[in-house]
Amino acid sequence: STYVLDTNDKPSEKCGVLNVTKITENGKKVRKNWTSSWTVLQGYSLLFAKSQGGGTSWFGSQSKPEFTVDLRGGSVDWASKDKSSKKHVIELKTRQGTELLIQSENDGIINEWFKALAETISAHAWE
Ligand code: I3S
Repeated sequence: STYVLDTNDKPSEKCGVLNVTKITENGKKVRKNWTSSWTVLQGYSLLFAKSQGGGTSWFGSQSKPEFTVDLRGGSVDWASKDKSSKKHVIELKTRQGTELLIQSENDGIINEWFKALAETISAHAWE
């Protein structure tokens, strides 16, 4: 279950469960660790929290984000085949030197996320 709130004066806000792994942290390659994460796009921040499975709410017992990335000055693209054997993988790079792979088995869901991330990043470029 994902939702999008689009208004004229705010970047979109969105949340849902995605498979996520870091591949680079502060410019250094790190070992992949795919995790199912509650992912929340809020302004220029992308927040991740360990998923409790299924339809668990963000406001559940463990609502603290595991980590947050700042999308300002970042880039988003579809990951090339050498980055992952999985289907529907987004590669997100931050200005701080963190690279993430974000994946969903559902191509409709991942396309919506790609659009929302790309819109957020390009909205910042125009500010
Ligand atoms: O890019 P890699 O190293 O082939 O990534 C795979 C590994 O991280 C693997 O774990 P270990 O080699 O640490 O056991 C994961 O299980 C795979 O999911 C990773 O590859 P994909 O293609 O799924 O991103």
